[in-house]
Amino acid sequence: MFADLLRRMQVQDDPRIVAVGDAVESDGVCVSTNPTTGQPLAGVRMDSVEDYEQTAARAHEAFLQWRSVPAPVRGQAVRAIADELRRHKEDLGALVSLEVGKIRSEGEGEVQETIDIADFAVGLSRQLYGLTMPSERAEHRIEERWHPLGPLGVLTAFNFPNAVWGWNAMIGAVCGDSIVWKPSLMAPLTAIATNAICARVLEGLGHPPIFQLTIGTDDVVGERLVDDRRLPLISATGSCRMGRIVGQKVAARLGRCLLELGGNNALIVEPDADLSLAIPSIVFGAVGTCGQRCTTTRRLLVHESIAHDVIDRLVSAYRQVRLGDPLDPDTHVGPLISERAVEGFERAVALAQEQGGEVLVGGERAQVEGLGGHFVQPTIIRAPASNDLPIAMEETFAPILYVFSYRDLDEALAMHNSVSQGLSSAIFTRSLLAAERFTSERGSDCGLAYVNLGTSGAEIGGAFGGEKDTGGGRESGSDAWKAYMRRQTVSIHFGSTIQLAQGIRFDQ
Ligand code: UN1
Repeated sequence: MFADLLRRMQVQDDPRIVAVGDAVESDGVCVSTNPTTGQPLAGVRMDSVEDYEQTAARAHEAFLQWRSVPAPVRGQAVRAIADELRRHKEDLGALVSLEVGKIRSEGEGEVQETIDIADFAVGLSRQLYGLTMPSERAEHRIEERWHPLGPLGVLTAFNFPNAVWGWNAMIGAVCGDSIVWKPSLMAPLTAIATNAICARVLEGLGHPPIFQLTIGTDDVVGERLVDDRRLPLISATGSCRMGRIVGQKVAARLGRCLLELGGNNALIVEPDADLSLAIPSIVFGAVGTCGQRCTTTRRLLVHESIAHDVIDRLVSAYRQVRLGDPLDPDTHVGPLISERAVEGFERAVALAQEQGGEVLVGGERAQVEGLGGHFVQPTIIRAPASNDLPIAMEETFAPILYVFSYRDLDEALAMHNSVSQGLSSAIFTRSLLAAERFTSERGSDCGLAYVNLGTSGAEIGGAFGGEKDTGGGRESGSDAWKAYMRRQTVSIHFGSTIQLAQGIRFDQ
């Protein structure tokens, strides 16, 4: 099946892909493993320093040409890319499932997210508006122009191996930029296929090769890319730890960073919540993608008057969750990405118990018959009555939901905002007042706030990103495009006497 996928996406002869089905780790070759079986899918040849140099030079060269292609023409190229992605949606989605273990509808949903952002970018290509402003001087005019920025460095994580590049690359492409993509070494095959499909379309239209891919280790490729002065913007998705390193390195060369880092997202359930909406939203938010989204629901804050009821319903819903092969349409939850992730899950559960947490359901590694992969049981842990559970302040990339109870909304909001991350947040309530408070300046401190919706599954039309340790970046829709362009304030004088601003006189 895997070989067929590669063939249909025409990447079977990609020189980076070696030893399909029979790969072993070696110098210069990483292995992409199917987390469902623990078996290798293929080896992928990694870049050397020289390879990286050539890739970045190609991206720079492509940028110099692409920036002069009119933006609406760039948009037409992105429209053709969206069409091609539509044709490959099933295959690319299946590759995502094979490589990172997402269930089929989430794998395809991820490709749909890239198609959506491409569609958005097509419209945007005719709307890269600048402002004009009145000049204080007669016969002067001031306007802002938005120009292409340069080749972008895009670092992506394993958990959205297609869509997060799509957010950056589709918007970057209409903005006139080229892209050097460094994907996670746990999902290089999705990157190879995605990049090849998009690059082929541009080549067919006679455009420069703006989509460049570099696969390699942090030592050889990552650090070079982050330090590369040819790349004015580094857009990085991953852990807070990684973001701190990237942020400091890019700041040291006065480059720009767009960071989308960890979340520790909470969902508040008010006493008047409609539980028929809340329960399925909590379950999908907490166990979907096996808890490996930056937007995963990690903390549940339930009003004490309904805590019993909510917990009972959740525990019985969790008992219905089917673990299994992500490609089987009956599966709800696939595996974690790696053995290390399973160990992280086990460590967090053990610590939570030491800290007084009670495991209500799950808590253990899981075996799925016939599959040797990295499965764990979706887990709910109730915090002690003191609500003191330090492990819940950390993001563990696994399906663990910590449950706390609260007395009033003020207390819930204080608990909600007490973590260092600030990505996504949600409240379930029928009260207009509670909903408004939650989304007010004194409410959730996150970049994303949902009312009667779970914390994950953002649409692409809004700006996506978060505050505090989440890094402050905004990607995807709204005016996030501005990060991918440089702003030029243009002042034009069409009179016959020079006038200085601020009324300064300099008569000779
Ligand atoms: C991520 O996990 O890095 O809102 C991105 C969501 C998705 C994107 C998640 N649209 O859950």
